[in-house]
Amino acid sequence: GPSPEASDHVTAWLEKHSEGFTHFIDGAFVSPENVEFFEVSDPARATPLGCVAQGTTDDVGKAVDAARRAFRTWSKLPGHTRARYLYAIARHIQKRERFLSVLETMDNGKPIRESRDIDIPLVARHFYHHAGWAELIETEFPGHAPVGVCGQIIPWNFPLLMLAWKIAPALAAGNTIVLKPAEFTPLTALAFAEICREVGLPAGVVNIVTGDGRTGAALVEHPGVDKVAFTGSTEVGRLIRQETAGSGKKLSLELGGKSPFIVFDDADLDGAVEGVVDAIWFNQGQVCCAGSRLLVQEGVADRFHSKLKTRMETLRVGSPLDKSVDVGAIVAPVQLDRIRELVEKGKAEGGTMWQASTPMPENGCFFPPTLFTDVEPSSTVAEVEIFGPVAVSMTFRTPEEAIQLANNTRYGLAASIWTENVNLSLDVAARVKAGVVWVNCTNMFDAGAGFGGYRESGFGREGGREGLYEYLAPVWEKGLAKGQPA
Ligand code: TXE
Repeated sequence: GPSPEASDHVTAWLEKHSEGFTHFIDGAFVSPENVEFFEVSDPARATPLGCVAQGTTDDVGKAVDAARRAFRTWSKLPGHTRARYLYAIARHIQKRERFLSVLETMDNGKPIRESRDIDIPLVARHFYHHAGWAELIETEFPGHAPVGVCGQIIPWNFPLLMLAWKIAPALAAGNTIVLKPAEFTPLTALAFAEICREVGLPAGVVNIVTGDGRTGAALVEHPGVDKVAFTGSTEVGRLIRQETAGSGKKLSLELGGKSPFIVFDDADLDGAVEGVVDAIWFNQGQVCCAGSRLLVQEGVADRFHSKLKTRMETLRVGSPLDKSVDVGAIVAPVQLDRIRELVEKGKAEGGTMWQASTPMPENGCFFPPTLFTDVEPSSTVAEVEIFGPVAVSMTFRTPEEAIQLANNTRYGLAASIWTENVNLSLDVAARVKAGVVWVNCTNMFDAGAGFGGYRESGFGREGGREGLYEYLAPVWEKGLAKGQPA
């Protein structure tokens, strides 16, 4: 498991906050008087971890005011001065990597191997990368100014990583921030607030207000917010789009997906099987770009499914703090219920369901690795984002048919193509409507590469140069941006 000190540090930190965690506003944690709290729990053990403040409209207002004041000076700093803060944040994250990994795993249920080797290192990487951009902002984006105060709302599947995706570019570009973490997983965001204080980030530049959807809605509606950045469900994304329409607020949305994973008959089948493991069992399938729709060419379908089932039998489901575990806990009982309902529907609609016989923990939110075959393209499990460890497989005959099936979705976030034929992969990649297309790999991310969707997967890009444009406005629009000092 994780080093005993890391777990001990987390336990001590949780105990220190046994009175409840409060918002981080204007450089300080607000006092807990008259605060309404809600409980946050460890989904693997079904035990409470602590109490977190439910943000009110008033709390959101205070945070936005603090961010507006801070914007006056923060936006005027030379980029290289802002870069120093971003580098310092990145170094502090690395210094607390162990602590943050364990905390993330306890709060979210994801395997420690993933939080330790993927989530937290990528968080640090994101801040380093954007520190570099902060140094270049004046020369690389002439004629651009920061947008102003950014209201950022993030989901629970990659709590600290989604925070980094939102905060790092916003800071590099000279904006100030009010961020609301997801109600299931707010703890690493509060640990991040401590890091902001440790590195001496000026008060009000980053504010963290915790709470549920009501807090998020208050942030979206606040007239002092110049830009809204949201990652979450397509349903809430649609509400936010309606709410901000006509408000002059800049908006980016990163929503759901039902990404195709296409296996051609000449593919390296063992490689493709490992790909599926990453595509749909990484983070228990709670990944917006999860390769959740397997499209397998008819000639190899039986062989592929049988290899896949053999591999599924070896996946270990269990305590996410155990280093040898591959599949951890589902984030919360309500999400587990949702997965169960959809799986029942899949069976009722005629799909063939198969589950690995791997032993399952008795308590906590767990769901076994699951595969559906013989699925109709129009069935619920083939169309709806399950957001769980459930792969749905269909077959195709020709590349044309593969492309048609791949694009037969209301989403367009990602796609993965498996073939040894380079020409085929390039041809298919160009014709699949998805924000990112991987060839012979899947779920690869880098801070330097823009990520985002088409259609109901949202719009706007995060990461790299494209991502920075989301946090910059051409100077001729500057007069319109409320973020500019009067
Ligand atoms: O998402 P919500 P939920 C999908 C996935 C999942 C489903 C439901 O299919 O099963 O959504 O998850 C905040 N105004 N994804 O219900 O509600 C909320 O507090 C402003 C895909 O947890 O969208 C949280 O901080 N904010 C996705 C954030 O929105 C509101 C990741 C996301 O929660 C709000 C998560 C409102 N009216 C879920 N209502 C992905 N793309 O990765 C809620 N929120």
